[in-house]
Amino acid sequence: MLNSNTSGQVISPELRQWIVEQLRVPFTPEQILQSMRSSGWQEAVAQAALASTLANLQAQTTLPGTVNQAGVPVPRASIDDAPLYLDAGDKQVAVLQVMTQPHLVVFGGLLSDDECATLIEAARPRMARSLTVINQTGGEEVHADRTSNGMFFRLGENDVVAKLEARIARLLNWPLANGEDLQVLHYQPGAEYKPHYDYFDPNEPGTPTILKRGGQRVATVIVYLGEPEKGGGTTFPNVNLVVAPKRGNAVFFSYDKPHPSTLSLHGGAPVIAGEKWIATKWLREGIFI
Ligand code: PD2
Ligand code: ZN
Repeated sequence: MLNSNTSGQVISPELRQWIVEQLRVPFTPEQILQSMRSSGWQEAVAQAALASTLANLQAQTTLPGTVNQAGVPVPRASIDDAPLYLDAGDKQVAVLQVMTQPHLVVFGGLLSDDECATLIEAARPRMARSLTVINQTGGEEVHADRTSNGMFFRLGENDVVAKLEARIARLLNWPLANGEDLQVLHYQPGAEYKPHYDYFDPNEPGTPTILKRGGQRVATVIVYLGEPEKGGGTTFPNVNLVVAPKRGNAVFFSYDKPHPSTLSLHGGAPVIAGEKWIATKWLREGIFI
């Protein structure tokens, strides 16, 4: 039970511990703030307690080796000595393919077949037509460029989601708290995602609103959960690359600036036969709230 104290409110270790426990439930940062408000915590104290607790968590989960050649912090796998496998915490993950421009790694066996099936079955009843960000306003809309169905899992919502998020944080040396909620997408025959950039265009009027929740996106991880029979690869048109949507594998690519020079233009090719299921984790430069 959260203790409230309307005068001289103190951000104590017990309060921080309580916030950590709420994040593990998992409640979202906004739900925790709401709970603190209704228990009588002043807005400024509640916000400061939440922000400092999240910052502590971030410090605990940040690992070295996350700075690119220009000195910009960016998610990166530790691949400088060309390993065939990387430690993802609770399992070894294969390094199948590496590219420098765009900075891209294809991982093999990030999820087991059972874990993929569990995620699909947990997502299936919650699927709805995918939305696309409206850059002018920061809102979202149904768009012909994106004909998949999708849903979001909250951070650590179930065991497999929590394991996947922890593996990604470990592999990419990037704080778990900087990840957006995991999105699951389902493409039926004919469905596709036309080439686009995942970062938010700095010149669009809606971008400052979007950036309030953890800053720019700096990387994308697409995990293949269900294989189509034909089609459905993830395409990188600038470099003529297609990553095959093989169950359990994942493609990671990062972009250290919101600019086409990152060559991070990518799309989901139309599914020709069968069905494609993926989970996407977008990583922000700061804590995603
Ligand atoms: O489904 C894909 O391969 C794909 C392609 C492009 C997914 C995304 N973008 C995405 O989720 O951002
Ligand atoms: Zn994308």
